[in-house]
Amino acid sequence: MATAEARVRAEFEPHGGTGIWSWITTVDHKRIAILYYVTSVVFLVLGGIEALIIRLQLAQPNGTVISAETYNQLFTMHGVTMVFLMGMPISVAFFNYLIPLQIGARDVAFPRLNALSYWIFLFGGIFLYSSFLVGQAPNGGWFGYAPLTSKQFTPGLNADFYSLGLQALGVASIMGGVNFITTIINMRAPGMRLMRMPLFTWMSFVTSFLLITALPVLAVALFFLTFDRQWGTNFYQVAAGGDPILWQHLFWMFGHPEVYILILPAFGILSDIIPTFSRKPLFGYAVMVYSGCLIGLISWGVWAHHMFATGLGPIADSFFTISTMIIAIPTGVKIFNWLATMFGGQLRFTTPMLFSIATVGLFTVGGISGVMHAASPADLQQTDTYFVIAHFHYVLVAGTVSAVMAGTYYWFPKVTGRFMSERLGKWNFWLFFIGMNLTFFPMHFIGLLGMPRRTFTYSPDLHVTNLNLSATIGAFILAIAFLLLIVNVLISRRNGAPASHNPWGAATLEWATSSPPPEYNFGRIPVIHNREPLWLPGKEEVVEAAQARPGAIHMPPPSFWPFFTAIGIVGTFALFLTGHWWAPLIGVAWTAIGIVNWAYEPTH
Ligand code: HEM
Ligand SMILES: [Cu+2]
Repeated sequence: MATAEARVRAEFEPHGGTGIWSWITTVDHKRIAILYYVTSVVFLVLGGIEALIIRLQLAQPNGTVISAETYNQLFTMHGVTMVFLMGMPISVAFFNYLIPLQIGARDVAFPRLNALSYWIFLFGGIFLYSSFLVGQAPNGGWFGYAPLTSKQFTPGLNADFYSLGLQALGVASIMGGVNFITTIINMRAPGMRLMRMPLFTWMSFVTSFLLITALPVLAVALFFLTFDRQWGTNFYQVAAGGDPILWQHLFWMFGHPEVYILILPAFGILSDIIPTFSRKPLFGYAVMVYSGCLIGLISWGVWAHHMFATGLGPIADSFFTISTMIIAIPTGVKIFNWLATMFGGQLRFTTPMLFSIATVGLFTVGGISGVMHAASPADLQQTDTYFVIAHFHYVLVAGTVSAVMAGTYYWFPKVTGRFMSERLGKWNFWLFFIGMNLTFFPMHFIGLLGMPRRTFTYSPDLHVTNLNLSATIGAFILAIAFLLLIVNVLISRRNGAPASHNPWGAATLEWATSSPPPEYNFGRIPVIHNREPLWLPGKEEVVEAAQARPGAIHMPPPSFWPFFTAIGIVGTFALFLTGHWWAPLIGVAWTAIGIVNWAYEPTH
C-alpha cells in the first residue's frame, strides 16, 4: 500500500533527478540554495587558508614564510573572498532556501534568473581565483584604493582581475536582490501580511534593497577604474584633473551598506532562533522590524567614517561621527530585544542557541570598538592598525559567520530530514568560541601598540610578539572549528537522527512543510492568521494544508540557459584582460545566444 507521500508524488511529476545535469539545469530555489551554501563554504576554506598563511607569517617578528608581494595578494584575496565569495553568497543561500518557505510560496519570482545569479557567482569566483594561476592575484587590498590600482602603480593584471571580477559578481548580487524583493512583495500566502513575516524574511527584504542600491555604486567606481586602466581615462588621475579620493567616496558609499548586507541576514537568523529556544515570541517584533529598516537607511549616511584620515575637515568629520554613533541605537535595540526575549524564557542550550547567544555577546564587543572608531580623533590613532582588524572580525566572524553556523544547525533538519550531531556541535561551538577570541582579542592591543595592518613583517621592538603568536594559535583553533562544522554536515547528512517536520517546535511557516520539503513546497498554500502560525490556534490546519495532496501543480521545468548565459556574461568581463577591444564582443554574442534561447524555451 503506497504511503500518502508516495501517492502525492505520484500525482505531481517531480522534475528531480540527482545527477550533475539535474544540478546544472535546476531552477528549484532549494537546490540553488544548496549550491550557494556548498560553494560559499569552499570559498570560506580558501579564505581561511589565506588567513592561516598570513598568521604563520606574522607568528614571529621578521617572518620569512612568504614574500611581501605574496602577502599583499593573500590579504587582498582573503578580504575579497570572505566578503564577496563567502559572506554575501552564504546569506543568499539562506535567502534562497527560506524566503519562499517562510512566506508560503512554491519558489522565487524568477527561478531561471535565480539560477543565473548562482552561475555568475560561481564563474566570477573561478575567474578571480584564476588570477593565482598567473601569479597576478589582486594585491591592492579589498578596497582597492586609487591611485595604487592605477596602471602606473599596478602595471600587471592584478587590478584588472579585481575590477572585472567584482563587476561580474555585482551583476549576480543585483539580480538576486531584484528576485527576492519581487518574491516577498508578490508571492506571500493569503494572510501573510508584511508585519506577520518572520524576521529572517524581513531582514532579507531590507538586505535585498541594500543590494540593488549599493552594488550599482560599486559598479560605477569599477567602470571608472576599468576605463582608466584599459582606455587611459583619468577619473582617479590627479595630474589630469581626476581625484583618487573620488574612489574612496564611491567605494565606501557601497562599502558601508555592504557591511550591513553582511550582518542583517545574521540578525534575521538570530531573531528566528532565539524565540524557538526561549519558548517565547520575539520581544518587540515591530520594533525589531523598524530598527532593521532604520539600520538599512542610516547605513547610507556614514560612509566617510572610513575617510577621517583623508582630511575632509571638521564639519564633515563631525557629521559622520554623529551619524555613525546614531546607527548604534537601532543596533542596540536589537541586542536589547534578543536579551528580553531570552529573559524569563525556558532556555534550551542546543548548539544553534549557543552560537546565537555567543553572536549577541561577541558582536556587541565588535560594536563597541565600532563606536570607538566613530570618534574621529580616536579613529586617527586606530585607523589602518590591527585595532580595526580586531573590530571587523568581531562583527564579521563572531557576527556573520557565527550566525551562519547557528542557522546551519537550526535549519539542517528542515533541509535533510536529519539532525546534526549535538556532541560534535558542542565541540564545534567551544573551539569556535575559544579560537575566535584568542585570534582577534589580542589584535585590539596589537593595534593600540602601533602595529599597522597590511604589513608583512614587524619588528621585535614593537613588543607584540606574544600577542601575535597567540593570535596565530587562535587562528588554527578556529580553523579546526570550521572543519568540525563541515565534518558534522557530511556525517549527519547520512547518519543524523531522523527529524520530523518541526523538530524544534518552532513557530514559523517553513516548519509546516515536511523535512525535506517536496519540490512544490506546499500541497495547498495555507491561509495565515497570525505571526506564529505553528504556535497559535489554527496551527493544525496550516500543517495539514502544507502537507496536503498537491493536485496539479505547475513547477518551472529545468533549464540549461542560465548556466550557458552565465558563461557568456562572466566571459565578457574576463575577455577584457586580453586588451583587445573586440574580444569581449565574443562574450556578448555568446550571452545573446543564451538569452534568445532562454526567451523562446517552453516553460510549460
Ligand atoms: C577564519 C578566520 C580568519 C582569520 C584568522 C583572519 C585573519 C585576518 C588577518 C590577520 C587580516 C589582516 C591582514 C593584514 O592587514 O595584514 C585579515 C584581513 C581581513 N579579513 Fe580576515 N580573518 C578571518 C576570517 C575573516 C572573515 C570570516 C571575514 C569576513 C567575512 C574576514 C574579512 C577580512 C577582511 C575584509 C580583511 C581586510 C583585507 C584587506 O586589508 O584588504 N576575515 N584577516
Ligand atoms: Cu563603515
